Amino acid sequence: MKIDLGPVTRIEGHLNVRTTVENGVVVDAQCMSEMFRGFEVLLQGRNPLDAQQITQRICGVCPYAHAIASSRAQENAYKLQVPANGRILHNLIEGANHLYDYLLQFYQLSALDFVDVTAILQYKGKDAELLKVRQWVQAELSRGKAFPAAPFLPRLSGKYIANADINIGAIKHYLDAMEIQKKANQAAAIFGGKFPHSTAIFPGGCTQDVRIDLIAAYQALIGEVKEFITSKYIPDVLAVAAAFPEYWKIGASKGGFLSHGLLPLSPAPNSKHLFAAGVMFDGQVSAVDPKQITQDILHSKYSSPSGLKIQDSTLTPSPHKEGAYSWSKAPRYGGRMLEVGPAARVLIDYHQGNNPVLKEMVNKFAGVAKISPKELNSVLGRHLCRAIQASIIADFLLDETERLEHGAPAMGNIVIPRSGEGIGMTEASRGALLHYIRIENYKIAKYECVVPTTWNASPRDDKGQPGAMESALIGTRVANPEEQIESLRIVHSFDPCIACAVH
Ligand code: NFE
Repeated sequence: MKIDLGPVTRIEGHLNVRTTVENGVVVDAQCMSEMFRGFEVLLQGRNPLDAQQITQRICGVCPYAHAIASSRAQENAYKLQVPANGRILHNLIEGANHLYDYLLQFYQLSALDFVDVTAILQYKGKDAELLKVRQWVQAELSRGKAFPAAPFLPRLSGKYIANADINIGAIKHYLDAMEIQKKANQAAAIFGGKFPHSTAIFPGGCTQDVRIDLIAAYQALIGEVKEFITSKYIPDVLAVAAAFPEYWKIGASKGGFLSHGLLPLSPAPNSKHLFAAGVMFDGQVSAVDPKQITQDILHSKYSSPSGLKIQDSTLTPSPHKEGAYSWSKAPRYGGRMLEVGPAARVLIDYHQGNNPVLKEMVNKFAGVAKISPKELNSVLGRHLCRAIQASIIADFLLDETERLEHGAPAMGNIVIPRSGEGIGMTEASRGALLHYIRIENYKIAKYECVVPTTWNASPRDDKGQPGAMESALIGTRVANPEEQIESLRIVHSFDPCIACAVH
């Protein structure tokens, strides 16, 4: 039987997942991005310096990643030298955004797939926020299923965490996490100008000055975020893992992994990163070659040619194309399917052996959970990888502030050439992000974005290979085919953003 899981909630943008279930197992899944946007078209003919502003509007969750990928593409095209302060300020802004985003993804977008929100009815304490939640849940339960009310109920049927104390603690952290996310965003805005869409990120650096008062304010905020990560976020992820150990085995994608490298430690080109760049197939990591990236569109709602390289890509909408079921393209690397995002970053860095802290954390948590690092390719793996990265990133950002040089420039000297082209890559929190710009006659002649959720939520490619999320869903046993909480947990572990995917 065919079951549509859409519209999928607790994600960004419009996603349907069409599943085919036989004998309680998902035997087929199609990820359907259900919106068209066309940012690449509207950039054509504009001033190149509009790009890092306009592409941020692709998304309100990961705008800084778009600004930074765009800035790097332009730096490349302008042959612009970035001063150390410029690179560091980009890192301070982008890193703080990752912290905000991981907390959002876990608490607001995934935790209530596991945490029993109705446990709040047993709450006997005096915390005003929790009492409010108890009141909402009570009211919603008394209205019955016919009156769905956000944000806590209704929910899919299935097993939830049984321990009331763990549930109530997690609900409290769900609320607290929003305050902490605000602090991460405030930290980013100190140098980025504002959240969500930064006014200060430019090719070559940042328009904000390096000042001691700003650094101190940033450090204080990130320090608070780090404390929450250590004392609440990591323990909550481990509590979910302890209650649902079967999810180490559920939701593995069946291809390779890609990371463009997150938070450069040294100047481009050939920067080393806090989380290494690489592409991994069959356990072997190699260097990323953007020339290997193509985008198929046989099953995408575009009539342009399929399998084009980044610089050749086009965008001709074709909403009624036969056999097409998604507005996402299907990016492939050397023709192969892969997953991007938190598990890809951790697995690639783990295999490169660059970061002893990451290695130690992975080994420690894998030991506690009695899993092999390979099983980080799973629902729980993606959640744990975000938490591990959050901890490492927060420490790194605090150290990175010490490397700012007072009084030294934070911006390169921008000169837009008559013609040129460039690629800019970074890791948005959902994974590998690439922007390409071609300039002709001082204007943008072509712009192309290859975006994390375009990889993960891609439809089938021209060879019929499913996308990463589709491959993770196929083979999943579901207790209730009509609802499929198991499938929802898999989708949420990828944290898809369809606004980004279709851009
Ligand atoms: Ni709209 Fe984004 C991230 C990017 S996902 S959230 O992270 O780029 O495709």
